[in-house]
Amino acid sequence: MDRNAIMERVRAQMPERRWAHTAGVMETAVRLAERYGADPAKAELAAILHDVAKYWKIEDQKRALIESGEAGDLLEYDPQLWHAHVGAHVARRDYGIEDPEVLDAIRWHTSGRVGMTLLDKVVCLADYMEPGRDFPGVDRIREEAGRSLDRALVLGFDSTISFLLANGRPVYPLTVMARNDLIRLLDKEADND
Ligand code: DGI
Ligand code: FE
Ligand code: FE
Repeated sequence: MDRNAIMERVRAQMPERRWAHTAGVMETAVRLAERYGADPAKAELAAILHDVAKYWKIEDQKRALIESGEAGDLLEYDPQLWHAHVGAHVARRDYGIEDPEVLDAIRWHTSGRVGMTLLDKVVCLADYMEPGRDFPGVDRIREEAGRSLDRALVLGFDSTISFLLANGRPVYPLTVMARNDLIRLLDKEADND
């Protein structure tokens, strides 16, 4: 399936405002990829598909998550986290995407993970800061994105974790671990300066 066919099929799975978000993530992911040396074509493809399953019924997401054999501990946490893993599964099953880097960037775009690849970071950060996003702190994330991919992403995870804490929600442990891992990387860089 070529790029345009994938875009049309993804677009048909979501309300128009979510498609506008996806278009914003595409544009931002390409720009971040160019800035930080990731593959812009892979960043764009992952961006197109990153929220493909976001509007599936929760029962359908659950079924696909179990079918993928990679549900891990996700079923014990907020169903909002599931669409990323389901998206990677669907990208391979229904869209013929085989590139493991692209599939990983889709799979980890919500939770993050320890040892995020450059492409994982680009897609995850683009998701936080695309032009349509509006939440407290988003402008600071956009500013930081011009200087440091890792620091900008820490700010993104901080905003999610703060929001969850403020609302008395559970935090998926991997998100905390992803944040800590980035801070460890940044501290190591500072020590080497
Ligand atoms: O799909 P999007 O809305 O574009 O953004 P996303 O894929 O980052 O979805 C994040 C949603 O998941 C957001 O509404 C917060 C919710 N969520 C619930 N628990 C957690 C969580 N997100 C993260 N990263 N970590 C959590 O523990
Ligand atoms: Fe998402
Ligand atoms: Fe998104």
